[in-house]
Amino acid sequence: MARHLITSAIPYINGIKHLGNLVGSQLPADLFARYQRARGNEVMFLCATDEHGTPAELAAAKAGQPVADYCAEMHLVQAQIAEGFGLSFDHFGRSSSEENKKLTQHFAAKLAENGLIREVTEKQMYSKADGRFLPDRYIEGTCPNCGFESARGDQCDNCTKQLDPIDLINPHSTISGSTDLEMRETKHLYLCQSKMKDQLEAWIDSKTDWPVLTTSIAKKWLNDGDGLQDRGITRDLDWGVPVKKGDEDWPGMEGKVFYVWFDAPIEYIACSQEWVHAGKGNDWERWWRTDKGADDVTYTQFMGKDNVPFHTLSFPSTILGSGEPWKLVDYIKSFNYLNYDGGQFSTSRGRGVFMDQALEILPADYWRWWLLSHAPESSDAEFTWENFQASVNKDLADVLGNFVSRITKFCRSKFGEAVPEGGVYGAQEEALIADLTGKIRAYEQFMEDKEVRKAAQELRAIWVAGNEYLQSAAPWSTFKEDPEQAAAQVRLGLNLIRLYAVLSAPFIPGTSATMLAAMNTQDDSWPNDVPAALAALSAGHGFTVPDVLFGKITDEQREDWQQRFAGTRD
Ligand code: B3M
Ligand code: ZN
Repeated sequence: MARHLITSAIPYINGIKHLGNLVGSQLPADLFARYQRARGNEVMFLCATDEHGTPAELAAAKAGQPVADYCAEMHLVQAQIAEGFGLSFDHFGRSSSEENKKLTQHFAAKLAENGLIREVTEKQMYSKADGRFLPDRYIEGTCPNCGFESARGDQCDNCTKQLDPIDLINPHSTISGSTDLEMRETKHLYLCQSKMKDQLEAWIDSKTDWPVLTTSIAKKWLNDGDGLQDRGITRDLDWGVPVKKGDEDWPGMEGKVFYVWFDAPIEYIACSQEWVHAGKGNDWERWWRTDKGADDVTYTQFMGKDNVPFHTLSFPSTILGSGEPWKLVDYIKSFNYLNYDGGQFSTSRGRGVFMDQALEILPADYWRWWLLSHAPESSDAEFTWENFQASVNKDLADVLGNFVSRITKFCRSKFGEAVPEGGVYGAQEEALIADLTGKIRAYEQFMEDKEVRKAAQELRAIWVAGNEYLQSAAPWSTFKEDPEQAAAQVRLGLNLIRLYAVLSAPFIPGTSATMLAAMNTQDDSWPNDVPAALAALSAGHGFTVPDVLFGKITDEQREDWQQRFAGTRD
């Protein structure tokens, strides 16, 4: 049994995420976690809310709430929506937890001990109108790298370059809009990433199986300018992990907090401690400490491309620099962006479908299927309502739904609600089984390789094969001359429903459960032996005809939704 540690990038607390965020991290991570569990492997799947830094402070201020209250509330909202989407986290933690605070302060102490932190007295942007320093998202301006006009103080959303507020051209405060900014002295801690460059480069070079998207971004910033830059890991903010060296005060750093991107990835580890403290398990170290059993763990991270620099350079610097035996990531699966109907998703303009809205209009599986089968892997992808409608109606309703409905209804009308007996499989059935065996092995490989779109395509081909078989075997015609043969065909068909439920569960878990329930079985074992799997339901086994699995999306609904989510606030 293999052991898989799986983390999804932890979503910022500042509001409900849109479908583009979902497909870039949490959803494919869930697909992989569900698949590995289905294969009988041991899985630890972690996610959390990212609660510190300027995103949280700004959102709380906008909501007129104390930031701690805002975070507590939004965490529950996000947890509930995640559940609605069937995201099967072993734990959904909070980066503002006590565990993460302690662990972040611990890492800082280790890094300091190893000479990887230097104190820098520097000039930072200070806004006289706001009476405060303007770190990260408190400041926006033009990106010096690509010219994008709304680059934030910490990163350009357009070209992914990590920035410092002072790099911005034409900067202004996002609190007041003021451009009356001056440079004031302040003291900060810098992580000496430059000292780690060779080690990081060798590590990244050793990852020959990583997606090109991941390694190209990592290498781009590894060799940016004069090489990897040291980064400030503290901020003049109120909300965050207080800067301390372990339990001890850090002279000169009073009133400052760690940069959100320093503590956020540490939450991946802290989350497993929260999992223990929540009474869900008793040993987090066997997942994270290579001296405590984690050396046989395979660790896979999922994230959007804008998060790649932090996971390939910054966080590994923290881990390696600590000098302690922490588990490093084995594979980083990154995603491009999902666009929305000819433009971008926009939170500020309410453009596109957000996770809560999606669940209001259709069950999770419709979205899961479309998003995963169109995951932005090799390039950006685009959500259009036409494409969504076509793919739901074709793949889910016409192919899978129709197959289940036809076979169960036909059986009920001719043989009753139990698997019929009699007849034997002939050449056509043997050919289908051989075909399915090949396709299932291909599907497994795509899932192992985290090739999300290809896995979806293969799964669809598996559904199609059953439909084509049913079409050509045509038990409704066979029945007239040879009811025994029709019985064998129907028996195979009913077993295919169970098989499809098992294979499809990582993509559409809700529907898969409905299919298993209709087949009156809890046998969800993986079809390592396909012929055996297709004999799991034997003659006489009762079943029920399920309700329609997937309703078709009408043109009227499509047009209605298209208007509703076009975005109005401009
Ligand atoms: N919260 C950014 C994002 O949601 C950030 C990810 C942190 S992963 C440790 O895209
Ligand atoms: Zn840029």
